[in-house]
Amino acid sequence: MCDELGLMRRALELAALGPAVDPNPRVGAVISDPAGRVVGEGFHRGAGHPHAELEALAVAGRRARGGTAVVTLEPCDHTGRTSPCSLALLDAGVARVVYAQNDPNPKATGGAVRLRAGGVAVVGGVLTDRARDLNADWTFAMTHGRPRVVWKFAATLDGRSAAADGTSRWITGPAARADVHRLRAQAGAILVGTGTVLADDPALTVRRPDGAPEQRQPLRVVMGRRVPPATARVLDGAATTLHVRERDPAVVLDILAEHEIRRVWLEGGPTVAAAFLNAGLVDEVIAYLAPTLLGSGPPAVGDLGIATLRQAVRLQPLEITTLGPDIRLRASIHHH
Ligand code: AOF
Ligand code: ZN
Repeated sequence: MCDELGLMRRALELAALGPAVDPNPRVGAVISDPAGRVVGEGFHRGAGHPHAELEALAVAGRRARGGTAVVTLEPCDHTGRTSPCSLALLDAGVARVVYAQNDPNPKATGGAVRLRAGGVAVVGGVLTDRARDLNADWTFAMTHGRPRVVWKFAATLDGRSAAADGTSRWITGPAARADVHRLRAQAGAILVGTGTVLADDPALTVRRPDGAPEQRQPLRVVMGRRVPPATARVLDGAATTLHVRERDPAVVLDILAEHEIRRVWLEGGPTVAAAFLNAGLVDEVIAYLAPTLLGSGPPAVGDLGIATLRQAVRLQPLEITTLGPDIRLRASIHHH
């Protein structure tokens, strides 16, 4: 037998060539012929494009017959934007399929069962963690039926996100602000409440320090009943904006799931942050803390209904980084 682990490493490399932020996962595929020679490679270029297996089969042609397909995700068994990979692999006559991650998408799963029923030898679970890491947000969204929520805030050392008069530009320095733009770009959507739009008039676009144009802007989402003025920067046309007249975080996430958003970047303010935290719908916190004191002014997060220390929301720290004079703390929240 040829080196299937090596082929899977190659398939993972190919998968990483796909778009990091997309409704679909990044997937790579390598096909070897019965003699173990690689006869086709492919990767998924994003929603609407052919799946990785079809790309690789197109290259391999008839040389795939009796061969092995090594794929980073269980081949799909559904007709979505494209036709089922399970059937394409059966048609091509491959004898063996090796894959890394089971497809957690309830609509697409079933490829392994279909292939086995068709007489193909199927092996799953090869380098699964690496495949899952490549599509962490997508995997989360498929498993939980909602996008992963990352709450970002910037605050002074005493937890204020603005001064008493509402001024908030800027609490953190240029390095922290550039980092925010870098991380915003990794999200499918940026979410704020109407309060933030009315108070701060943020643009909610990704802007790089070097001014390089963005390939893709996240969807801008404003939640709440109040109506932003026509002059609001979120309505400037620089990116698509969705106004959700809804105050229930779970309903907002349902709507964003329908829009195939896999990661939401929550930028506050305190009311929206508290609503998501109270609903148990924040998965990760990214706090930018400036070595500054205000003593008064709105807090990063509003009332969480906590009366005593024992009830504190305790986060699991992931990483602490310094950005110029500021500190970035990343932490996760595990829900039970
Ligand atoms: C595969 N190979 O390369 C990918 C798969 O809407 P569609 O037709 O693009 O289907 C998207 C779903 O198909 C996606 O959520 C995931 O379950 C699976 N993606 N499957 O066999 C691929 N990208
Ligand atoms: Zn497929």
